[in-house]
Amino acid sequence: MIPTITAFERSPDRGRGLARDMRVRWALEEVGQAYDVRLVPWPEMKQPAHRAVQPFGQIPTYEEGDLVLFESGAIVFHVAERHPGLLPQDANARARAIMWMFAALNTVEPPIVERSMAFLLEREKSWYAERLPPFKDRVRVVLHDLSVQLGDADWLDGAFSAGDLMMVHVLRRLEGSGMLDEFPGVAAYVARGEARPAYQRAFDAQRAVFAGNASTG
Ligand code: GTB
Repeated sequence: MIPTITAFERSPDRGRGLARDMRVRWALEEVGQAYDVRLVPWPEMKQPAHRAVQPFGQIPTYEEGDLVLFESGAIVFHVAERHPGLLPQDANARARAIMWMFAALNTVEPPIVERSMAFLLEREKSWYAERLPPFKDRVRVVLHDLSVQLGDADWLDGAFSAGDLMMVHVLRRLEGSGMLDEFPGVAAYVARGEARPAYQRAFDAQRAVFAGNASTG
């Protein structure tokens, strides 16, 4: 059965692949699962029909027969569990890959999103110049720790996994901030993720929505 995911009809990222449907698309591409996309117009995001699928009125969602999921982490985990390719067979390595998914979402993403929200919502405010440095410092802490973890390795724990997929997409939210350049090992890690053919296919598909030539289900 071909799953259907949701994405912004008009993403505020203007096709840069920063919205969270990108990580779901990427996971589906990595495992070779075809998918349809339902684009949600802004006026419909908080309407009952969409909230019936996503109680917080957000994207992405995932529908596959009777199964309806929201939360990008849960969706990527589901895809990784149902298909080979994103989680190791060895039970301990699998547990660690899942741990890295949680680390991406619970430890690394919050300071990155806080910094980005401060920029989006407060950059015109008089207090912004003072507010920004502590936000950036909190991001630097996780980037430093991540660069130590990575060392010279290509991926976080052996072969590429759903943990790397999630981490790379979380880190991409720093694009344009200049902060990744302070940690060349982490920047190279993100570039490795972006170079994967599955990433490229997912990126092109969401970019086609912005360009107005996407095929949707
Ligand atoms: N925890 C949820 C998940 O992981 O699925 C969070 C989902 C979420 O934040 N969805 C956002 C959304 O629907 C889109 S991805 N927002 C609309 C709303 O809340 O009303 C977040 C996002 C949005 C825009 C950019 N951007 O423009 O760069 C980047 C990321």
